[in-house]
Amino acid sequence: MRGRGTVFLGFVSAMMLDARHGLAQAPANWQTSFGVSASETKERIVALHDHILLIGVCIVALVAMLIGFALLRFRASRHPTASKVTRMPWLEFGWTIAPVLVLGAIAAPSLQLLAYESDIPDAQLTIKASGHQWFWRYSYPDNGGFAYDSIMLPPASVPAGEPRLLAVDNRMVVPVGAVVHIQVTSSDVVHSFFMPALGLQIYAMPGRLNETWTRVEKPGVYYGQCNQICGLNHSFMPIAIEAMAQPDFDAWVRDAATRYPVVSAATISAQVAK
Ligand SMILES: [Cu+2]
Repeated sequence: MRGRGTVFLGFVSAMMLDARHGLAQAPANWQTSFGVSASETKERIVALHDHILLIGVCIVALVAMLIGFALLRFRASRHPTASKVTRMPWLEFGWTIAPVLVLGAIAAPSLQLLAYESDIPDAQLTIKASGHQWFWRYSYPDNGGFAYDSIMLPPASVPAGEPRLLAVDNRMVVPVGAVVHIQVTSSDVVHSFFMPALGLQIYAMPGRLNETWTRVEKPGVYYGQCNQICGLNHSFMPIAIEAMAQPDFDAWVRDAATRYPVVSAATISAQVAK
């Protein structure tokens, strides 16, 4: 009993930890959910998951019931002579058409979601994220073209309340509620820009410009990681996005434009081509 109680307490504390870390918009130990949803894309991804899970649960329940029914109804004591039926056209038609309908019910919302994700609405802002071994560089071509590096903080200098191995020195900053067009590329090997709270994942390929978009609905700091193995320090190039109200963002841009150097398109192309 004591063992079971300990396991239960462990589970409860893991759930509490989950809730506490949920506020930091970062993954937590023992997390079992998808975590925070801070964009409509993420909400749609979770809804699609729930939809497919529900279909899966219904299929498992139906198959379990059919097996149970067959075991009881056609048991040897009740049916000493086995059935010799080999053809039953209506049944064969049924079990062919049913999976088609189920696959259709999964495919339709999946394709709808893919279209929603890939159709970039008119953006108020473009940010370019460039993967490097092993950090990210963000540039703001619409705001004068300043660019800066975003490097993971060493564990010893992570401020209280920020997650170890996810906190960075300079975050990507976006305004809440604005459609942000994100261009993603790499200067060396393939990286991947992965931000779970926003439902974003896109490869950063050298010599190629991939693009995606997001609209962050809630202010806060969101954490993600490079999730394409890219070498020795792959685990140490996190992504931190800070979403703030438009006036705060405008003030940040004014400050950032004086602090960070302007990187011309030619310089970026030269880096990408390297
Ligand atoms: Cu990487």
